[in-house]
Amino acid sequence: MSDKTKAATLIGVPLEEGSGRGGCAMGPAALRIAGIGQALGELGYRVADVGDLRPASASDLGENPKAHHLPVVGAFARAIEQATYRAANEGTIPVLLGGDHSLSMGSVSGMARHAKDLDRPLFVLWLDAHADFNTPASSPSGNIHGMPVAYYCGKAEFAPILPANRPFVDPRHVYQVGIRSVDEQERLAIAESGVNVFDMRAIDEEGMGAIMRRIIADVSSANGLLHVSLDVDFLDPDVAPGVGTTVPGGATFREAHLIMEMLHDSGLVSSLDLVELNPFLDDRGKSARVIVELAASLFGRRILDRPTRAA
Ligand code: Z70
Ligand code: MN
Ligand code: MN
Ligand code: MN
Repeated sequence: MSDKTKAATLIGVPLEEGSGRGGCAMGPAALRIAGIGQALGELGYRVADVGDLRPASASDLGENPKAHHLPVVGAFARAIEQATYRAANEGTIPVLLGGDHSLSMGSVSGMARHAKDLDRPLFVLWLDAHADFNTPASSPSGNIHGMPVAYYCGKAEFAPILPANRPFVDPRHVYQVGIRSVDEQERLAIAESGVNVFDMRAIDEEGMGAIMRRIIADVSSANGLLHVSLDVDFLDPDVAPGVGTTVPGGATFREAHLIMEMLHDSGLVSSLDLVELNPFLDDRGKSARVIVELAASLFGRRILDRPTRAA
């Protein structure tokens, strides 16, 4: 995160239709209550909160039985792409307050447009239990939150959501860390795509620090922008239970915290998604607080002030 920028734009995305269950639409409110704006403000950022996006359903997008709630998710993707592009173009760091992970179709595409303006490559760090590389044809669920990576890499053109000439992200510029739940066809598509995958085994064998040093070196040597997309289920369910799809064996708080500190020190982060928080499933705000704390570390907070830490 570049300290020179020192401005962030909070963009609320009360979207849950991509996830196949209710609750994520309350995510932006929970993240605000957990103090995302204050945390960034205390770190010296000028923080603008544009409020929640509430686009009307896109009637030009037909319902698709293999991509549930496409008119709603597509309308959000359009609004998010615009809001993200605008915030970045104004010299601020867009922070997307989700909302389910389908929102990254818009945020990453908006950042890809911004990066193209700057003639710099966009890299994506995808922190998730899931690869989210399904297409409507491959998805076992039809839930669009399992498809955003394929979408922004140009591998899932399931409807004319964004302009056909939108810039795609090069799959070789996508780094997935924490992956531990991948569908069968999705596995083959990832292997063919060139996406860089660091699953939990890689983390255990190589260590998070070594993996992050490699990723940061790649982005830095290419003079890239780095978009970070943090799915709550990247974390172990013990750390962050407030998410629809808990998958055991996730990242520890310490691993996640190390990522955020290393990213801050790199100065490379251009934009951030905080997604899949489901306050209905949370434990007295625990997950919302953890996510805000991780975001604060990404923006430069150095001393942990977790209430349980002294115990
Ligand atoms: C599965 C699917 C998913 C998040 C679940 C799950 C996808 N691969 N993504 N939770 N964040 O339905 O495509
Ligand atoms: Mn549904
Ligand atoms: Mn995800
Ligand atoms: Mn996930």
